[in-house]
Amino acid sequence: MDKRLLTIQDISCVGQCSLTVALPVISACGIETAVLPSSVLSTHTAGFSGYTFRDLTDDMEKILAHWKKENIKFDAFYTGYVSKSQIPIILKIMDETAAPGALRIVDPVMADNGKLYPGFDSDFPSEMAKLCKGADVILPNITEASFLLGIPYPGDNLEKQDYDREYIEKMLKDLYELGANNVVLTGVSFKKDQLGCACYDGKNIEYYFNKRINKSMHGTGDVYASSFAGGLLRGLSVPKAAALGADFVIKSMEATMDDESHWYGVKFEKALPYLIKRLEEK
Ligand code: PXL
Repeated sequence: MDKRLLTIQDISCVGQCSLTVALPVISACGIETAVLPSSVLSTHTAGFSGYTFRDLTDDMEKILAHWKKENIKFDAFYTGYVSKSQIPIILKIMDETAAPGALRIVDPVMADNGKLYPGFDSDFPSEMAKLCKGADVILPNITEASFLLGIPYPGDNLEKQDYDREYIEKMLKDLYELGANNVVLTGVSFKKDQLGCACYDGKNIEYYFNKRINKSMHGTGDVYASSFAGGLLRGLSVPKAAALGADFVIKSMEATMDDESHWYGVKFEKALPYLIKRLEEK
């Protein structure tokens, strides 16, 4: 049977992130994608100023009530950028609209480069930890992992990176203890010229590395999580879906690199044919 996924995250009208990435990417993976917008912003918050923000918390309970009346169920959930007050409602939505065996993929979107995004206060990470508990997969970057665990940020870029393999492996185990079945930690690097991810399922740790592209680009976390979710629902294992996500991010970055004027996101659209082809090959 074909699977239906519900993704819960914001609509940034312009900026190539969140729903404007998740909907096309997961659809391109051949998976029906339903959406629950958590908020509507005129743009994302990383680099634009004066953006509008409309929170949609009040609509969520009403939407849930209608879905329950219509007996609508989902085979998977993928959550991204949400507000603190929405987390208990999202947990309720996942409990009440799950098809048997439904997967929970939680990207704890809240921070990067050692800092929380604008609008997230210091209580947010402990609330996000509640969403991670009971997830099938969580996909934090190293900054988000540090906030979830309440530990100092060890750095995750070329300027500052004070961690080694032992540190990352302890981090994976501590994240697993939050109550997720699989941890995929992104932005991991042990050598200057490589960057990748680390997967932990409570038993084994698997790494996947690509050649590092020496440029930080917005929206890559959402491109990663969306292609990961699509790959997982198409039947890939967690490490295989994690590798697919990493490769798709690289292709999207490569498609963007030569265009200096394109500062706000990555041209993932250009890499969609690659993603589709990879899923056909599997
Ligand atoms: O890419 C994560 C993200 C999602 N949504 C909004 C954002 C960001 C990152 O800055 O601002 C609104």
